[in-house]
Amino acid sequence: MAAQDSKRRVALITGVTGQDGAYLAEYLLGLGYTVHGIKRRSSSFNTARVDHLYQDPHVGNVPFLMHYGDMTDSTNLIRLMQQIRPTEVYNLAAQSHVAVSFESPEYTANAGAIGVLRLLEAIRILGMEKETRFYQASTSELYGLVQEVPQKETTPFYPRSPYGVAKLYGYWITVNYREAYNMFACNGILFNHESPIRGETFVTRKITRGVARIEVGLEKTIYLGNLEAKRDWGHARDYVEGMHMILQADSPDDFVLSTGETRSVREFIELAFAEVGRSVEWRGKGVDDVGIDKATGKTVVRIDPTYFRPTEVDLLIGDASKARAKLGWKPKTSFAKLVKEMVAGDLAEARQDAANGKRSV
Ligand code: NDP
Ligand code: GDR
Repeated sequence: MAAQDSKRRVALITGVTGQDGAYLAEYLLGLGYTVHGIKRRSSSFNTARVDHLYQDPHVGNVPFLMHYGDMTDSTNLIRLMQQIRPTEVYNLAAQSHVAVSFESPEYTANAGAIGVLRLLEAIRILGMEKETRFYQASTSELYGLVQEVPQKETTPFYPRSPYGVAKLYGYWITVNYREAYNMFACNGILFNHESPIRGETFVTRKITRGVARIEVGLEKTIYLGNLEAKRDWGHARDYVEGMHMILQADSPDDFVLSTGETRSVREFIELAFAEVGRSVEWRGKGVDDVGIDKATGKTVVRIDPTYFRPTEVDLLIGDASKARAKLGWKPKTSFAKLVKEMVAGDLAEARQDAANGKRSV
């Protein structure tokens, strides 16, 4: 495997406007990289998570640049790759919502599966196999239906959603290009990771945002689906460091990143409410399951069956001992600290909304 040019440190991040893209861009800039990000054209601003990193390029050389692009547009990806000639590509762009992938399966596959191929082909077409390292955002959703616990690099895959199946293609095409063309192409098989800038429709953020809005009087109830699902939840800040470490290894390989602990959605809810001094009591069963605030007797959690998925992933718990042994990676943020940080972030936002007279839509 050819060594990278040690002087040039130029990263291209697809999905830079997402949760992980924002944390990774900030981390790489801190290490002295020039960072290029791909953003999609949208009718309203979609760069809130990275606006604090932006500097006006008119004032001179700036280390953070954004380009319009899309994972479904090969010509755009080839042209950007040619212009930027990145030493490291982090492919984080995808339709990343599992429930939405059942509504939009074809698009999910186009962006999340064929999109990976488009990027790998761009590297190959431009003859950049030796100069560019490639990171693919693979996922614990590949494990899907439980085959083994805890799940590790050798655990068989059994995806349970169009999202998971798209990511399965992304995983294997990355392995194939590594083997076929001797590319430094790696998969990070990342278990769930969250933060105060997590998308508002993922369950953790939906809960912490709901708790905060109930606390300041903007909302009364959080509507959720399956409370029994168990996830291995870590902090995104720790996981982007792992992505970088994966691309600095001596040889390309695939790694699980996880905390090794699992909690149910129900436990997440209880801890999030405890952060604002409320304790939740559960009554009823199945779709009549409700969470009652013990102090006030008010219903703060209800089940909405529309949030149940046609096929569910019941239990994820990862074994990241390979990453620990070979990369020296381990998560730094405890589950309790993660929930605390997320509730604090949402409380600040909810108080601001309350002060501005904003209510739920
Ligand atoms: P987000 O949903 O927060 O971000 C996804 C990013 O992809 C956004 O920047 C989004 O742009 C962009 N995007 C979506 N479709 C396209 C497209 N067609 N072309 C270009 N950009 C596109 O996800 P996360 O940051 O949480 O996750 C990053 C990656 O890691 C994803 O691939 C996800 O599947 C994967 N992953 C995430 C895990 C997690 O727990 N967070 C765990 C394991 C894997 P826009 O802002 O315009 O919507
Ligand atoms: P996940 O995350 O599917 O694990 O994918 P999500 O937070 O969407 O769901 C976690 C679990 O919570 C249950 N759930 C709900 N989920 C949502 N979104 N909304 C609800 O109201 C709700 N109620 C219960 C779900 O059924 C599920 O079991 C995330 C994404 O970031 C993927 O991109 C990534 O690959 C995986 O994590 C690892």
